[in-house]
Amino acid sequence: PQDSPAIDLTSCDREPIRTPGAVQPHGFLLALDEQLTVRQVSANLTQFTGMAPAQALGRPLSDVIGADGAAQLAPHLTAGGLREQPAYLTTLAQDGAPFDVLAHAWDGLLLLEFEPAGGPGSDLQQLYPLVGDFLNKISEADSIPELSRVAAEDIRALTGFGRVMVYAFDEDGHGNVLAESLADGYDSYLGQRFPASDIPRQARALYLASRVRLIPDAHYTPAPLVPAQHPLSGQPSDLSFAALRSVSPVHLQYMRNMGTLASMSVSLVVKGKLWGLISCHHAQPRRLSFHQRTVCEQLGQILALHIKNRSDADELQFRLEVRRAMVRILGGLTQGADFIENLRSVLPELLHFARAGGVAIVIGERLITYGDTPSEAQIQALAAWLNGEVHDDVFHSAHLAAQYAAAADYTACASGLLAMQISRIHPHYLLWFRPEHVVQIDWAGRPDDKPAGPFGQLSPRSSFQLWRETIHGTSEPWRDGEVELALEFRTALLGIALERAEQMADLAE
Ligand code: BLA
Repeated sequence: PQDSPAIDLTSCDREPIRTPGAVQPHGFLLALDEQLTVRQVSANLTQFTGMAPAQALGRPLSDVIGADGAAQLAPHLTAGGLREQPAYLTTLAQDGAPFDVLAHAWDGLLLLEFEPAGGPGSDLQQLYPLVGDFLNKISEADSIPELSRVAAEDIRALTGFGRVMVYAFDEDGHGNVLAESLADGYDSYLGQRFPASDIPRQARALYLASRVRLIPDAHYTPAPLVPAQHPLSGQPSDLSFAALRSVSPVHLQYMRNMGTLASMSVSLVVKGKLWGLISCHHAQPRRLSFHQRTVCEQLGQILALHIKNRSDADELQFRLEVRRAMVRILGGLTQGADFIENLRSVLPELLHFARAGGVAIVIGERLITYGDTPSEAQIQALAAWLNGEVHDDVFHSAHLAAQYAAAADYTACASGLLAMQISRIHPHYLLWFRPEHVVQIDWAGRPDDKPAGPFGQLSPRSSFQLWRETIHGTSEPWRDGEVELALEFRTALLGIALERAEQMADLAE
C-alpha cells in the first residue's frame, strides 16, 4: 500500500503565480510582437470574436480586431510608449459590443487585454467626485484605524462589494483587520487575524509590483494561452502585470471555502514595503471596470501616504516623550554627591521612562527596588545570569522566560525585561520590569487547519470560524525607539558617573 504523501510546507511558495499559462475568462488577451503581428492569444478569443486561435496567430492585429480598431490602437503600440503596468488605451466596439483595451509591454511582447466595457459605476465622471470626497474625509481622520475606516467605506461605496477590509501585516506576516465596511448579511472579521501562510511569499513580492487584482468569479475555468509558451523565448509566459492573469487554484479554493465568489485586493505600500492590503469580498460574482479598479488603486496610494505620515508623526511624538523623560532623569542625577543616591531620587521617573512596572538598581550586593519587582534573591540571580550569558550594553526581552527559565516564576511582574549595564567594568545593572500582558488573538479560523491535498500540497483551511488563542508570559513589546534611547541614556549615565568619580578623586587630593 502506498503511504499518504507528506504535507509539503513549501508547496505554497512554489505556486507559479507569474506564469499560470492562462487568463481569467472574463476578457481575452492578444500578445503582439513589434510588427503588431499576433503571436499568442487566449483560447477564449473564439467566444468573444468568433475567431479560432489558429486563425489569429501570425496575422496582423487588423485581421483580428478590424482595420478601424487597429488604426486606433497603433499609435500607442510602440514598445517605448508602453510601460509594464497596464494602461487604458481606449474603448473599442467589436461587433457592436464595447471593450476596454488595456496594454502593457513585458518580456519582449505587447500585451493587449480586452474586457467587456460599461456596466454600472464605470463612468469616470461619476468617479472623480468620489475621489474628492475621499480626500476631504481622510484629511480629517487622525489615527491609522480611522484612516482605514474611511478608505474601507469609500471603496465599498465605489465598488459595491459586500465586504471591504483594510488589513495590516505584523512583523511575522500575519494580517490584522483594522477596519471594515459591511453590507447587510456579511459577517464581520474586524479585529481578527489572518495567518501569514494565507498569502505565500512570491505572492507578496508580486503584489508589491502589481498593485490591484480582481477575481470576478472564483468558479471560473481558465482560458489557456495558445501557444502555451512564450512565442519568442519558448519559456513559460510571464503574466505578472496582466490584469487578466489567472490566479492560483489554491487561492480560488480558499475563496470558495470562505464563501467569497468575487474579490479584489489593493496593495498598501508604505516605505517600499507591503504594509497591508485592502481586501474586498462579494458573495456573488462581480466585475469592476478598469477605471473603477484604477480609482481604488489611487485611493489605496492616498491611504498608504496618510498611513506613512501618521506613523512617522506618532513615532516622532513617542520618541520626543521618551527623550523628555530621559532629560528629566539626567537633570536629577547631577544634584547630589552620591551617584547611587541620586539614582534613588529619580526612581519614579525611571519607571515612567521605560513604561515599566518595576525598577531595580543592582550595585554588587546593594540593591534598590521600586514598584513591582521580583524578590531580591531573584533579582540577584537574574543579574548573575546577565553577567554570565548576556553581553549587550542594553538587553531587552518581552518574553524573558523563553531565554531565562527561572523567570517563569515571576511572569506576573516581570514577563518583560530591559537591562542596562551601568558600569564598564562591574556587573552593575539598571533593570526595568514589565508585567505580563495577556494577549488574546482572534484568528479567522484555526491557523494550523491546513489539510493536505491529493498530491501532498498544502490546501487552504476549510473554516473561517473565529478561533481564540490566549498568550501568557509576555509583556508589551519594547519599541525600537525605547531601546535606542536606552542606549543613549546609558552613554549619558556613564559620562556622569565618570565625571563624579573624577570629582571625588580631585577632592581626595
Ligand atoms: C493569494 N491569499 C491570496 C490573496 C489574499 C489571500 C488576499 C491575494 C489574492 C488577491 O489579491 O486577489 C488571503 N484573503 C486573504 C486574506 C484575507 C482575504 C489573508 O480576504 C484577509 C482579509 N493560500 C492558503 C494556502 C496556500 C495559499 C494554504 O491558504 C498555499 C498552498 C496560497 N494565496 C495562495 C496563493 C496566492 C494567494 C498561491 C496567490 C494567488 C495569485 O495571485 O495567483
